[in-house]
Amino acid sequence: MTRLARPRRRVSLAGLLTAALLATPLIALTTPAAAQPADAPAPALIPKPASQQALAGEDYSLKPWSVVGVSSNSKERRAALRIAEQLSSQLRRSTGYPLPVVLLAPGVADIKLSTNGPASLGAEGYQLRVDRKGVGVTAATPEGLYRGVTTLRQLLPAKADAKTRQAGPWRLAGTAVADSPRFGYRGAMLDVSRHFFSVAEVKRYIDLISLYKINKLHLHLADDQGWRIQVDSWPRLTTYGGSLEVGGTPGGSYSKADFAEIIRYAADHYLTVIPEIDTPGHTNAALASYAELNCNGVAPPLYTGTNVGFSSLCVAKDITYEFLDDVFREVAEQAPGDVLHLGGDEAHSTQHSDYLTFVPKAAALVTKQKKRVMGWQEIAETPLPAGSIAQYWGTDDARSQELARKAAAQGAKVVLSPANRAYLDMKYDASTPYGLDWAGLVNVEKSYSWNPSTLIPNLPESAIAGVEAPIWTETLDDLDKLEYMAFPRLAGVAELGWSQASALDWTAYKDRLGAQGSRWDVLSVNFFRAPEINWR
Ligand code: TNX
Repeated sequence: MTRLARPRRRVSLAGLLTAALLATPLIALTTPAAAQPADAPAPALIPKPASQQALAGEDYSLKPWSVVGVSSNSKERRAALRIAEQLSSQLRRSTGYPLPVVLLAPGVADIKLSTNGPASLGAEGYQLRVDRKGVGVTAATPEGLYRGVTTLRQLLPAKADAKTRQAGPWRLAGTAVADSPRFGYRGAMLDVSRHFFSVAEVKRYIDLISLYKINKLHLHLADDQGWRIQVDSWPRLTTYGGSLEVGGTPGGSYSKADFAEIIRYAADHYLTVIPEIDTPGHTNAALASYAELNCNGVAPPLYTGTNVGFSSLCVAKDITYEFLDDVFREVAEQAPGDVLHLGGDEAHSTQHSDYLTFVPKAAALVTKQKKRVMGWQEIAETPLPAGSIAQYWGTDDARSQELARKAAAQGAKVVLSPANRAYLDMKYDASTPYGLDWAGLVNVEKSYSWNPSTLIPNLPESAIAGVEAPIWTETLDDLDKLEYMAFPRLAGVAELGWSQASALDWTAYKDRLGAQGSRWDVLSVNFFRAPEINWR
């Protein structure tokens, strides 16, 4: 998993090719390729690429002797080889073919991955071509190459994602794709506070969200019910404040090594982690851990219920800011991305005037760490440092829309997480066994059928950074439930973030979505088989 393609792979290409040929059943070598079978069915890609053209008569099948060739400048070579090795190692598992990764010897590889594409492709753009001769993915950066390889995986039969060897053929439809994202921020948020999720579980979520070109993983690391990230200068936050979760079951927290592992795994999937420490409300776990953080000096008990809005840091005390300075410093050190989320939502137990005092002080402690400030929409009530991001979580209500416009008017960017559309913890329908419904029931169509540009009247397009699908876990205590609520809706929000507005069409999407069912079955995703979708 963590291993890079080693030079030895590169030196003895001839030897590897010979080995691959020897491992090949003779029949495969002698089958005439010219039989001209009908074209493979056009693949159903999510998110829909900016442009995709079918190439008739140009199908390609992986061969037992297929070779993955990488061309990349020296600066990006390591990253490009790693992407190639990720692809190969998965396909080795499912196809049983050796699929050696080589630095490109022209003409040798039939699967060509390149980061030497024109800069005009942008950071995440790529071109992909499948024709009779093979498969090529070209990007200008490793990130773009990764996005293109994500598309390549969807072009392969679903069984290519299997953990164990499957029977071929491994046919790809001839196609030419040119693609780049509509928005640079395409996020998924996971609440690990209400219920704790282990490193392995977070990795599984990363595996699944990265299939849909999500590029930000927002981790909600501290709330009333639990503090989940190690802070050496305030150790009781995790040893005590992280000990429980909703329902009173044992909680947990990430050590620095755990968190580093999450960061590394996310980076391998071209996801930036955005850590959130929710303040000044949603802080009972911290207040319970340190009596001195409370205005009255008395620590409340740990909380394992699901109410919101009852806790607040003590805005008037100096120690509050000493605490936050330490916390933001240690969290910033652990998360290399340029954004730190300070929460700011539902501070119902903080006086409004205190809130207006608190947010700019907390924001200054974030910028002190050279991070951009992100916060829920309420932070727009206060002056925000340059480069800030406000996260809209409204339900088409006038006040939330006004807050988004207020953020934009200050020059901040807005990330759209409309609770009545993008919240993955809302029930699909009245019979959904878990989840909440305070923002309404959100069926698959509702979660997909909105346009980020027009959701909030008079919000300038230039202010929109992108979209994010949060999953809050008050009622979700295991991965099965998480997957059931996230899939299929997460794929739709991912498409809203990536695909051009002109590509968004429920009827066409619904059909493409149905085709993801077999992929999720192969990956054992516990997705909700929404009855209105023709799963196949
Ligand atoms: C509102 S939306 C919250 C969370 C809850 C969620 C449940 C927002 C910024 N805060 O504290 O977990 O609803 O859906």
